[in-house]
Amino acid sequence: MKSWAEVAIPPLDSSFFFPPLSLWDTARGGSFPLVDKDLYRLYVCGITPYDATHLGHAATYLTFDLVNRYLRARGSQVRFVQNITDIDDPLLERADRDGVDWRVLAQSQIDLFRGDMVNLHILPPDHYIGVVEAMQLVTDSIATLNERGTAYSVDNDLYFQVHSDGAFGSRSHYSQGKMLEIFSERGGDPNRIGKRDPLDALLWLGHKDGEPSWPSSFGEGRPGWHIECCAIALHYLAPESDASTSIDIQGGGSDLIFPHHEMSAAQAKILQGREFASHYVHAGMIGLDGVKMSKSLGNLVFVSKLVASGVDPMAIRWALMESHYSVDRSWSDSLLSDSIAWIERFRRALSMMEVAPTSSVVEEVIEAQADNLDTARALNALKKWIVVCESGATGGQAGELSRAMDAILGLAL
Ligand code: 5CA
Ligand code: ZN
Repeated sequence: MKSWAEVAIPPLDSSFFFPPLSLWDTARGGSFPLVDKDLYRLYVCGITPYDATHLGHAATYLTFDLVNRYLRARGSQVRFVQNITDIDDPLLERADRDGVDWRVLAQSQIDLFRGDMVNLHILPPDHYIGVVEAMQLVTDSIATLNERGTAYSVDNDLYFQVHSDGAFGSRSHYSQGKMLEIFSERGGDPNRIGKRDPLDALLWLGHKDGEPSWPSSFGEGRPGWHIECCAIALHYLAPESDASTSIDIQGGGSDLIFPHHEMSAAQAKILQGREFASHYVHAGMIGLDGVKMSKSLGNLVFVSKLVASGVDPMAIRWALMESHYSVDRSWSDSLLSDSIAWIERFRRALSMMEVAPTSSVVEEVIEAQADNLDTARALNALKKWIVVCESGATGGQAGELSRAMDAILGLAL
């Protein structure tokens, strides 16, 4: 699938020191620095294209954009891959409900999403891959799991034995009860007769009338969700054969901790014989005025609607950075209007003839970002600079600050 348009990163003054980036790893339950590397492999779970792009999606992609930007600013390369779940139950159900072809629905949402990502200044993935176009990769991966004796069939469907990975459960750390509860909520089928373990995950669904299907050596059908990301990540990120993990970062929202990331990691472990990712990083859920944003409540706020109403996408970026990426947080009109006001003041300050000293604020922002992306601290440093600037302080270089904030925080004014 075509990625979205290039987003330029301005060059940084080489005198700035970038400490290693520490990120919270859900598997280890702590914050750990990424080891120094010339090339990092980043996989971020993409949209299921039927309700893009709400502010929850935007917050999650912004989080990994900040990771990407920091690693690049530090001088490393980042190989970044994202999928599109362009075949799955929720997409088919929505297409059915709205009386549209699932392919038409998916394409319209992908187009919308690309435009939103460009407006929000999210760096595009090197490979933006739809599951449908990656079907051969997915069926090859399933065939390998089958050959390794980790799959079995129930009627026409194929399941993955989650406990064939001895480390199953070690990325999410949920109790059996909690895993069963979430598994049911997220499309799992713990009570299906014939399954060897209630948590075993669907690899392949045999063809059903009225549903799209693809050929495979295990019959006509379509893939389960978790194997899609596993197959796409392992192929397009092209892991190094001698590394201890296949990729550096597996990212997504916290709703993916279980079952999605646990299952993909377990499948990848069987395929590659090593841990899938060094860091499993999760962004908190965005709600609206204290209530979880959800389709059923009809309280989704869309990026494209805000932008169409004249909101500066940089104000959306600023608002999402006001609190820590890892916590569940709430969107509100007042958060947006405060952010619009700060962006205006920042823009005005940057255009003054004389500005307050800038190197120290860049250093503070770098330090905050290195510490598990502490964007609230980074914005506070910027706010202080704006206030000092407005009071008439001098001695800085506006260009230095504006280039650094664009490169590191993606704030292009
Ligand atoms: N296609 C799958 C991942 S393979 C999926 O979860 N699609 S999604 O469209 O539902 O979500 C896309 C991304 O946005 C995922 O990383 C998900 O964790 C994240 N996300 C979804 N809702 C929210 C929310 N309310 N707040 C923050 N992130 C969210
Ligand atoms: Zn995924």
